[in-house]
Amino acid sequence: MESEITRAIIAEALKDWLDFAKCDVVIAGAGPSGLTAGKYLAEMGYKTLIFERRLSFGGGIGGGAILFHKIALEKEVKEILEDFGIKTVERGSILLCDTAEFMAKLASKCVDAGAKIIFGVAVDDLIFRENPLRITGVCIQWSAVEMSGLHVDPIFIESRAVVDATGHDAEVIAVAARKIPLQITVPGERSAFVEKSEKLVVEKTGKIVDGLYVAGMAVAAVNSLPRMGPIFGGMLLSGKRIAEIVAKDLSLK
Ligand code: 48F
Repeated sequence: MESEITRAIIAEALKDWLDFAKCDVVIAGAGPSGLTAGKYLAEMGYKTLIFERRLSFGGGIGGGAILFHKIALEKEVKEILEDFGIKTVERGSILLCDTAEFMAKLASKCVDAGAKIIFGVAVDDLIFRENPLRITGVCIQWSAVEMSGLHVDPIFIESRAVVDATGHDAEVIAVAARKIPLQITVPGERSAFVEKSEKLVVEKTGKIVDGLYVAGMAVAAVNSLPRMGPIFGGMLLSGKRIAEIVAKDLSLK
């Protein structure tokens, strides 16, 4: 019985890894923007793989606003919330939902759409090609190995598009800025200005270079936008927008 369990787990896991070694889209980060992007891309038929460093999805959702279990969103995201089956109540111009429902349904709809989420894996570098400069995949490492500080080589996943949805540090683009001649910097976000940042984070969501895209709070880090704190509409709109931008680019190739 014990060996049967071991064989079953390894065989099924390896099937997935072999299948996803080459995919259409890799998303780094299973926070609200990554999960939203994952759902729409998978729904459009793109083979979509999300790597999440932690052992759970949701990113910054779970902590809510100083641990209160409510998520605030602008009314303009009502349609996206309906796509995910998330129930809301209204208070003035704000929609509110329960944190656990928001987190669970973003993830379950993303998975149901066909996106694969793998926990405990961090994107730690990119694969690139020159003339023309483009990103063609990612280097990944087990988070546990990353934390151990051991020198263990990563493995590679080829993909037609990579989305940095890693949140406040824009980790993947920060690596690209350091190691690939992209002529970009990651200055980091500024102090809070909610209305401005919610709008700008969606507007600036997009392509960094061929094959590399940014969504969610990573957009604020790359463009030095103000932070917005505990309101999540911009994350969903940014996730949906990057799905549309990536899909358009991939359909042209
Ligand atoms: O931080 P996170 O929730 O990013 P987001 O989707 O949403 C931001 C909001 O939650 C909130 C906010 C807006 O209202 O201010 O903070 O932009 O989720 C990012 C996820 O990426 C994972 C990290 O563990 C988190 O779950 N992550 C970060 N770096 C890596 C990574 C990496 N290099 N590889 C894989 N996962």
